[in-house]
Amino acid sequence: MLGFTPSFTALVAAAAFVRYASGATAPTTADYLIVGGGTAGLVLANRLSEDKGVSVLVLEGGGDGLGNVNISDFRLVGAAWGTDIDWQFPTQPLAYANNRTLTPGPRGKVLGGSSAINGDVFDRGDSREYDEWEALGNTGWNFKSIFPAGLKSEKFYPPAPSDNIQYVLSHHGTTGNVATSYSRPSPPIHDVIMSSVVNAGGFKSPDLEGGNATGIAHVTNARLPSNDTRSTSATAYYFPYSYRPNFKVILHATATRILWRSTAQGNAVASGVEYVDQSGVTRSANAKTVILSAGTWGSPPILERSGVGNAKFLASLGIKSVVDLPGVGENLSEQTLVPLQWQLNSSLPLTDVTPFLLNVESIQTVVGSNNITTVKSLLNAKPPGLSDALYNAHKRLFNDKATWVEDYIAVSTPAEGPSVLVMYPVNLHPLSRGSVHIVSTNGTQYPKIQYNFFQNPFDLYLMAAGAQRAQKIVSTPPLSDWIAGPIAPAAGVTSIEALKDYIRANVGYTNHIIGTALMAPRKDGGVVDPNLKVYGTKNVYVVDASVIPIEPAAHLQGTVYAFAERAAELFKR
Ligand SMILES: Cc1cc2nc3c(=O)[nH]c(=O)nc-3n(C[C@H](O)[C@H](O)[C@H](O)COP(=O)(O)OP(=O)(O)OC[C@H]3O[C@@H](n4cnc5c(N)ncnc54)[C@H](O)[C@@H]3O)c2cc1C
Ligand SMILES: *[C@@H]1O[C@H](CO)[C@@H](O)[C@H](O)[C@H]1NC(C)=O
Ligand SMILES: *[C@@H]1O[C@H](CO)[C@@H](O)[C@H](O)[C@H]1NC(C)=O
Ligand SMILES: *[C@@H]1O[C@H](CO)[C@@H](O)[C@H](O)[C@H]1NC(C)=O
Ligand SMILES: *[C@@H]1O[C@H](CO)[C@@H](O)[C@H](O)[C@H]1NC(C)=O
Ligand SMILES: *[C@@H]1O[C@H](CO)[C@@H](O)[C@H](O)[C@H]1NC(C)=O
Ligand SMILES: *[C@@H]1O[C@H](CO)[C@@H](O)[C@H](O)[C@H]1NC(C)=O
Ligand SMILES: *[C@@H]1O[C@H](CO)[C@@H](O)[C@H](O)[C@H]1NC(C)=O
Ligand SMILES: CC(=O)N[C@H]1CO[C@H](CO)[C@@H](O)[C@@H]1O
Repeated sequence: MLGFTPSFTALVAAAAFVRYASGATAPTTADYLIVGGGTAGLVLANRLSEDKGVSVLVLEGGGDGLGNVNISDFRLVGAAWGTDIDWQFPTQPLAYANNRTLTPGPRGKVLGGSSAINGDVFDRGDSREYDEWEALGNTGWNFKSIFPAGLKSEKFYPPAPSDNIQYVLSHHGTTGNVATSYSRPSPPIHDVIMSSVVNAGGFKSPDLEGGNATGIAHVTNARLPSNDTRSTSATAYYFPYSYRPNFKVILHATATRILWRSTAQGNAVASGVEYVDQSGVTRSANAKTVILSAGTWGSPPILERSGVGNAKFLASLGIKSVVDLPGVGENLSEQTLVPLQWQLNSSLPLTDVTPFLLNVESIQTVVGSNNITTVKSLLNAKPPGLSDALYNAHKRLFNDKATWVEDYIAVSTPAEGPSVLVMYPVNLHPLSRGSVHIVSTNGTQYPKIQYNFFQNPFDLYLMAAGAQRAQKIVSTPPLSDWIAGPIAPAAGVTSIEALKDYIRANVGYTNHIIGTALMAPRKDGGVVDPNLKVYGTKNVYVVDASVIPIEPAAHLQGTVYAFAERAAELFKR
């Protein structure tokens, strides 16, 4: 079954046999109980259930999503946000960005999790970023181990020569589960944009996915090219395998807390999980091993309600401490983004599958040599709430001239009138850290989420530098000849201070949240060890984006798939 990618016919056939248990008929015991049938959860469930002698039970808070075009049709990206397959997590006002309250953070509430509602981009980060996972004390987690795990997850469909898209076949997996392909064809203006990046001191990359994430290139989407149908962790890892008798899913089951057999100090043993079913009835399921895959905002609240977290904080809510782990819910990291728009001089022949470009550069390229002292002085002020270990990792990435600012570049044609060029500078490695914590013992109440964007001045400066860099690329020939003028920010908004104002008023999220159940040594605020086991427990694990310690210079799902494939290898060992 390894490396088998189902045809759509097989997929539909399998779907017809999908039978989900619920209510009193739900299974109540398994070897592995996985909370969350999302991106990472279903990869793990699939790999573990390859062994017929192992039973796997998945509790998923949402439904199956079958037949929902907002999932399958990538042209509808964004339509699912705010619907019933989105958790819509409310977040706190941005204290360092005009106290703005952003629209609730989307997260998939459906089989496939966020892979079912995301922006569909599938890419990977830089080798140096993955090597820093290991440098933090996570033995075995490095580019050499994560890259092949990523290839294992991918089934790449190359573009046609006429699509005018460059790629390197060895940077992609060709026999994995998740279908990847390019939006296509690339319009002629893409060559114009790439030339300006090079003329402004950047690089053209032959393909960003092989561990060198520096340069401008097209990136793949998680999508079948034949009809641009989205590939999710459910279509890739569950539906074609749902016939397995040892791979069971309970839908509309919201896990609330871990149930303990023993809470012996330093050696707590879980017996299973408590959950609320579709009709609001509280039930329980038992397992030898409990794995939380409920996501960066979903997993920490379950730990806290179970007594795993900052003991003082939990005591304030009347929760008895099982493991005192102050890192639970802390260290939330999110890459910020801001849109900049220009009017082009003409309307371009674009289609609804026109791809976009990604330009990833080091800080050194972005700010130029004359501003490096400014960067260094900002970087030398150690941010609050960041451990020495993580802080030093970021300084090493800087000294190594690693990729740090990403420009996501798209061209679109409004219904009437000339085309619009949009660039979205992204700070790939923010120093500011936020948090997610429960507000009561109520198992279905939303947690309190604080992003803390720009708590650290370095992060705001770097976004402004990224915006200035985008303006420089746009004013460099040949692209400059195509520009009719700026739309936003207005002409004249070019100084770092003016751009900071624009960014405070317009900053958004990329949805690449990590870090709230950090994989790190316990003394550094870590929640799980390199085997993904929660400190102080015997059989509780976290396998989702919340354990990832360093952001990739990329969108996140390619890294989550790779991470989950490697996690599965560890469990099977
Ligand atoms: C709007 C959006 C756009 C994005 N765009 C991109 C993109 O273009 N490219 C890219 O690479 N990445 C993108 N990402 C990021 C990427 O999709 C996520 O990082 C990744 O899917 C997270 O995987 P996960 O397994 O950690 O969590 P998820 O995939 O979110 O899985 C968590 C699962 O747990 C379930 N769950 C949560 N709580 C409970 C509970 N208490 N009980 C039972 N089940 C529960 C959820 O319903 C969900 O199925 C985007 C994300 C979002 C939300
Ligand atoms: C998508 O393409 C597959 C073949 O690659 C085909 O079998 C299927 O019917 C198509 N699905 C949709 C929704 O168009
Ligand atoms: C798809 O998205 C649209 C727009 O958000 C929404 O109105 C519609 O109900 C969604 N469809 C489904 C099946 O959820
Ligand atoms: C943001 O809100 C806090 C608390 O309400 C207040 O103290 C602060 O002055 C506000 N800041 C801005 C920039 O409005
Ligand atoms: C990464 O790729 C860029 C662009 O192709 C190239 O200039 C650079 O030398 C590469 N870096 C490394 C470390 O290989
Ligand atoms: C995680 O957060 C905790 C609490 O704020 C902090 O003490 C710890 O140093 C952080 N860990 C890292 C690696 O930044
Ligand atoms: C728990 O929270 C949910 C969601 O906010 C709410 O509907 C419910 O009434 C709460 N339950 C209790 C017992 O307070
Ligand atoms: C836009 O500018 C480009 C580059 O100067 C030029 O080739 C093209 O003809 C212009 N389009 C229009 C409609 O003027
Ligand atoms: C990103 C940045 O700091 N840019 C500044 C570099 O220095 C020049 C003056 O030397 C400023 O004009 C830029 O704003």
